[in-house]
Amino acid sequence: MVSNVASRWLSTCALVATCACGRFGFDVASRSADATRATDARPSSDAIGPTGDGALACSGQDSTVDLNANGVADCAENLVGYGQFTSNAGPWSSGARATIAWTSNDARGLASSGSVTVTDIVMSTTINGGSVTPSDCIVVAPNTTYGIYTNYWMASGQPGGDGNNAAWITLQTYTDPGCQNPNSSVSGGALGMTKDAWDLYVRTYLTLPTDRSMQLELGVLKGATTAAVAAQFDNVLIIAQ
Ligand SMILES: [Ca+2]
Repeated sequence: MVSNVASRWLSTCALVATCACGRFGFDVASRSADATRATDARPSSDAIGPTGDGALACSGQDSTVDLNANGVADCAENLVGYGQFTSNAGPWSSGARATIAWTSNDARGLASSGSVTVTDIVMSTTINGGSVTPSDCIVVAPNTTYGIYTNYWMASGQPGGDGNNAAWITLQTYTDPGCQNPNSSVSGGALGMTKDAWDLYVRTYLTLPTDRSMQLELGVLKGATTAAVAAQFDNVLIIAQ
């Protein structure tokens, strides 16, 4: 059964072969184990702004990345900071349930950029999702649909099983600006997803009337194994739709 909060994830999985559209709310109970949430901790090298201020916002970034295929460079309209991981993990930092590390394996194969490897380190014998400390804080409007896009790479043959392991995201919203006072938390991933190649994962989220800000966490859903399981992420994009 899908909860009211979970149903605010709108199904937009057409670009993914299969996905776990019905699996939500995972990882909610243990969220407090994650490290302190960042609040707009953008690195100075990343000038991404929610106002989409063109060339200035794309300084140092790949302006040809357009995951939502709307003809506008992602870097000129992205609400989340440092999603291209050009030279480090930026404000995305490791938490108690998962670690994050920069890698040179860029989704577009560019030598001038890279991505991040997120590793679920939860030592559990049940299927579980580990989330990395979230993105910078994004101001959101109530009753508004936001698109969440990311390139992902998941290697086959990892512990937990290819049918259980998935790139995993959690969206945490808050009732106040500055990511104060948690409101809702929804999670989703792409089970049965592409392995050993970069692919695109897309979700949308309709904000609650009481949502005022939100953060995105990158994570991994892994099968029943105490061994670590990893996924890579690149070109994270959040936009209002
Ligand atoms: Ca990149």
